[in-house]
Amino acid sequence: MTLPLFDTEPQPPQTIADGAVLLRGWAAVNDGEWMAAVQQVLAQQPFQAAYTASGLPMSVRTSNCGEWGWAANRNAYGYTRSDPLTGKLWPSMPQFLKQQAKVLSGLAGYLGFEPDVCLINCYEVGAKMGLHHDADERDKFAPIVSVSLGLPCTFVWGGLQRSDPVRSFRLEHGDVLVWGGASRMVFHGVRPLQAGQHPLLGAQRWNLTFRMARAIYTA
Ligand code: MD3
Ligand code: FE
Repeated sequence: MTLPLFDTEPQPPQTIADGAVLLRGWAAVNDGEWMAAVQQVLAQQPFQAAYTASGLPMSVRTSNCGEWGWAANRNAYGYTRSDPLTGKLWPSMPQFLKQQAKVLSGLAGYLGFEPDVCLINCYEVGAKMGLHHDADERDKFAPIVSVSLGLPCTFVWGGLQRSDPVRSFRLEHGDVLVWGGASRMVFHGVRPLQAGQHPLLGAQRWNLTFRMARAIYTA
């Protein structure tokens, strides 16, 4: 009998829509290194409040690393070179994170992914993300690599119109989603986080999204 090496065995890549690939458990394999790399970013750029387009505070707190970062205050939102709150450049993206994002996007069939930002979202109990699509990036086909750590969530995704029917599924610690091409502009969201305890993250869920904010995707 073979014992599983990890709580979550990495699963074969699953194509869930044109251009969208789910890599279940792939970041659980080396989650200690993921945690350490994110902690290194957070030491320089702690989670802070962000605001929706309508000026209401978001329930999710955010951090960033990379040449760009996504920021939202009460008046404006978008990608900047530095944190508007402190004036400091966003911390650089740790080599480990960039390398993993490149390998994972490659596994999903996307070559030449060059992320210039990693947005880090922190969810606590009740935190959610309403249905939206990500339109602030210059290239509307370049993939986004999403990595989930900590507590599980229910992820919702629909179609290219806000009114399209949605499907939902659970994202767990270590799950990786890669979205690009025809799926890049789909509407998606996250249901309010349920209470729980995760061995590495306690009562939180962290989501990392590696993006090409300004670069044009050519692979
Ligand atoms: C599909 N984050 O930060 S990650 C976001 O779990 C965001 O924190 C969610 O939506 C989270 O904008 C979902 C999965 C994801 C991320 C970006 C996408 C799915 C996507 C962009 C296009 C299509
Ligand atoms: Fe999004």
